[in-house]
Amino acid sequence: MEAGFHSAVSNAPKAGLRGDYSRASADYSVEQHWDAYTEAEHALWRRLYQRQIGLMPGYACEAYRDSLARLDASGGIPKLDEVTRALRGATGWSIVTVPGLIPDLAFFEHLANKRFPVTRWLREPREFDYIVEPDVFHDFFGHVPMLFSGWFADYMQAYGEGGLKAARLDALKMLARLYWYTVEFGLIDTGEGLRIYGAGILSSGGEVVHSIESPQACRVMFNLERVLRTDYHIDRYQDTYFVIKSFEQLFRETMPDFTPIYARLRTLPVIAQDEAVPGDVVVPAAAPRSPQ
Ligand code: HBI
Ligand code: FE
Repeated sequence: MEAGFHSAVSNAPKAGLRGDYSRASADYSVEQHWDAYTEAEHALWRRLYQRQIGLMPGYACEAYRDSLARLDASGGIPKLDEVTRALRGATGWSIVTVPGLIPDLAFFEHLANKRFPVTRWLREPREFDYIVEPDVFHDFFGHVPMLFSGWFADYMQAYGEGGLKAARLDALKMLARLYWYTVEFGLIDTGEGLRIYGAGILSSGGEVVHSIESPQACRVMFNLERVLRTDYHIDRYQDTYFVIKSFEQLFRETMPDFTPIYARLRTLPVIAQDEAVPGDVVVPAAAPRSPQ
């Protein structure tokens, strides 16, 4: 990868923080410097995009697929300012470019103000199949299309407001589970069957089919308190997925003030990520599909 802004950044990986935070503003935003991406990076993006787009039919939810088709970022790393113009017109959201993971409070502040942080750098070729921290492919391909959907965008803004409150209540660990099991790994039960809306699944090469069809995983109808109590691993496929009926349901069921819920759940044991709980409404896995 020839020298340049991005390669200087990506050749200086620091454990967990890959980006260059030295140029970030107080809100952690940076310029995208789209011209600094190399042709090799655009080619890697196209490979990632082609692999993922082939997995979407029959697995990704309709709202996601419609948005992704309109965005059409198949040709290379998108110019995030251009996407922001379309996004503002749809739901009033905008994209803010960040160097990588940012502190929780800064992240919640952006969401509460309808700004979605998208990491600037793209993974290395050796990370084609798996990457721990979010890169521009995960953030854009996984998260951005869903922000064009009204109820989901409203849920994301409410999540940001809830995050600022949870920080004051020392309840961030519980609230992070809600983000994990909806925004990152959420499933929705539509008329045509189980579909995916979670970004962590949509941007994953292997978890798309696993989440819908694997008998090793279990799928449980969404229950707020169940989710807030359920632990998760960040480095493997999920054992449990939570299923909503609609994005409006997700927004409405997470509207109440969580303060009394946090107080009650603090007295209850954490539920392991692979534990079945009495009262779970289990959703059967979808039958394995013949290759498209
Ligand atoms: N920062 N850039 C970025 N992207 C994330 O998804 C992100 C973050 N900081 C914190 C965070 N996610 C999680 O702690 C959420 O649960 C808030
Ligand atoms: Fe994410």
